[in-house]
Amino acid sequence: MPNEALVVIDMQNDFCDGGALAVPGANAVVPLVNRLIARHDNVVLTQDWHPPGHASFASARPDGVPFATVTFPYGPQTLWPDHCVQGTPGAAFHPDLEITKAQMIVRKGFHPSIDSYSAFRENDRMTRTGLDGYLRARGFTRLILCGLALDYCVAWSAIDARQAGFDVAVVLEATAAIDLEGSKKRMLSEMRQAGINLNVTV
Ligand code: VGL
Ligand code: ZN
Repeated sequence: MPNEALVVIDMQNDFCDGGALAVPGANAVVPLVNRLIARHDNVVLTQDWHPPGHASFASARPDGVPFATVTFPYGPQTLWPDHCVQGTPGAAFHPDLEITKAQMIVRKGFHPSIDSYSAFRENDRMTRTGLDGYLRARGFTRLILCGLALDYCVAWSAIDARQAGFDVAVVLEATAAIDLEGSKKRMLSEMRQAGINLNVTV
């Protein structure tokens, strides 16, 4: 469909098996994402892309513990193991991901003191990545999302996409979740409430 784009979120080595922030079940998702890519004319990829010492890394704080929640100037922020450092193998796309067709690659999380789960708006909820302008300029009205992690970057991107006025569907079987403290259940419910279609299959 000419008005539809597939947005593949963060299918990077560090989120896959053996990676620094491995999402359980991530590798099994790769062939399903590839099938979606094969079936879409318009494909956008996102890439988590942090500078070394990024503020979201537990290692950047003397008392930092991975997966703990701390308060940043913009509000609560989960601390993560170092991951997706710019230019490292961990930040590269999974080698089996079929990236040839991608028309646009959006990088996020590159501001040293702001994390960015959403591909549209960083965690300060103010800094914009520009993706909505790109998608609108291309004439897309409907977005299909898949990738990693369901309860962080996929969910936050889907909710922001809805807020930006797009029709949004998330292909759940082509995602995998981190599931920290009930985050999977919570974000599934928030996505449903936001009017995101969760019934699309591969
Ligand atoms: C992500 C945590 C930190 C994600 C990125 O892609 O879901 N999660 N950075
Ligand atoms: Zn990150």
